[in-house]
Amino acid sequence: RPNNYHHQSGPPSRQNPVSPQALSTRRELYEKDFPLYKQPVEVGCFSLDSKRRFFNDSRQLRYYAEPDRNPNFDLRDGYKDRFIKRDDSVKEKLDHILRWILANRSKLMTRTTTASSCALDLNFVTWRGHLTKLLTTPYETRDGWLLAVTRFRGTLYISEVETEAARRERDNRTERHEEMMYWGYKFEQYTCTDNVQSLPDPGGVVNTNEAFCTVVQTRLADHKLLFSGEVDCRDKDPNAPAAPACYVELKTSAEICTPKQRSNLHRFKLLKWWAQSFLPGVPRVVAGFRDHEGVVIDVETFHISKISHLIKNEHNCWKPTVCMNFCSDFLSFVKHVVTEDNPGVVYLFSWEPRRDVTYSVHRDSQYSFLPHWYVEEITS
Ligand code: 0WD
Ligand code: CA
Repeated sequence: RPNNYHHQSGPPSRQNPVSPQALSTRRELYEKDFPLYKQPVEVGCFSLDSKRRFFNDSRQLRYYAEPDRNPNFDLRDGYKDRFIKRDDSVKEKLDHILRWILANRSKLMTRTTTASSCALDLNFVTWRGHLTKLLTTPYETRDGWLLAVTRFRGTLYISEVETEAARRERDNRTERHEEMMYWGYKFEQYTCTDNVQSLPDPGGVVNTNEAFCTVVQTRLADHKLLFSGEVDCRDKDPNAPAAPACYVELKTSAEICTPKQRSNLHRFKLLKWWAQSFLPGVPRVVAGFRDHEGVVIDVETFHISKISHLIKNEHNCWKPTVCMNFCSDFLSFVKHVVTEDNPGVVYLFSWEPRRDVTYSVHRDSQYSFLPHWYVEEITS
C-alpha cells in the first residue's frame, strides 16, 4: 500500500485487514511519474432545456463564433431585464447522469456483464466538476469539499455535498458578486450561435438552466471512469475533429495589466482551467479579459496541451502530475474504504485545506443520493 495512507492503529496485515483512515494531500507525496490517463472517449451527450428538462440528445449544443481580439463586449448588458437564473438551491446530485445511463445502458455493458444481467462495467460515475476539485486539492488553500460515495452493484458513485462554508457564501453573495456571475454567461452569448450558419444574438435572453453536457469514458491508472461535464460550444467547421476534440471552453477573467497579474493567472487560474478541460479532453479555452466595468477588452486562446509549458517559468508553480497522482490515489483510497454495496449507504469523504482526507459512514441518511427510480430500474 502507498505510504500516503494513515491507519488508526498500526499497519494492516493479511490477518488483520484494517481499511485506511485518512489520505494525505501533501504535494511532495504525489511528485511521481504521470499516471496512465487514457484519451477520453465521448460515449454520449445530453441537453437540459430552459426549464431544466433532460433530453438524451445534443439540442443545446452551440457553435463557437470567433470574436475580435479586442471586442468591447459589454457583459453587464441584460443583467436586469434579460436574465433567467437557475435556482442553485435545488441540488440535482447525479440525477441527470443517472437518467443518461438508463437511456444508454446497452452501450455500457460488456459481454460478461450482459451475461450476468446488470452491473455496469465501470468503477466510478461522477460529474467532471467533482474530479476537477480532486485534481486541484493539493494546491487548494481556501475551499474544502465533501464528497458522498455509494457502492451499488460494484460501481462507485461520487456526488458532492455542499459544505457549510459554501452554503454561507451562497447565502451572503453581494449584488456585485451576483452580477459578476452573470458576466461569464453573457460572454457565452456574444461568442456562441445556435446554428452553424447563424450569428450570435446579444439581444436575446440569458437562461442558465440551459446546458449541453458531454458524457465521456476513460481510465486513470486502474480506475475505469464515466463522467459528464458541461460544454460551452464546438468548432463550426464540419471537418473539425470528432468530439471531444472539437469542443471549446469559454472563460472570463479580470484584465492583465502587470507581470504580477499575469503570474497570478498562471499560478492559480490556469490550474483550474487546465484541470477542468484536460479531464474530458477539451483542447482549448478561449478567455475574455474584462475591465472593472465588465467590458471585454482582450480575447486570448489557451491550448490545454501548451499550458504545462507556459507555467514552467513560474517559481513554485503547480504540476499536472501532482494533480493526476493525487486523484488516482484518492480513487484507490475510496475503493479500499467503500466496501459495503448498498444504495442506502453513503461514505462521506471530507477535506479542509492543510488537513488529510477523512471519512464517516451514514446509513439511510440525508446524504443518500441514488434515487429509487434508478436503483429499481438497474436492479430489475
Ligand atoms: O447541483 C450541484 N451541486 C451540481 C450540479 C454540482 C456539479 C454539477 N452540477 C451540474 C450543473 O447543473 C451543470 O449542468 O452539472 C453541470 C456542470 O457540471 P460540470 O461540468 O461537472 O461542472 P463544472 O466543470 O464545475 O462547471 C462547468 C460549467 C461552468 O462553467 P465555468 O466556465 O464557470 O466553469 O457548468 C456551469 C458553469 O457554467 N455550472 C453550473 N451550472 C448550473 N449549476 C453549476 C451548477 N451548480 N456548476 C457549474
Ligand atoms: Ca465556461
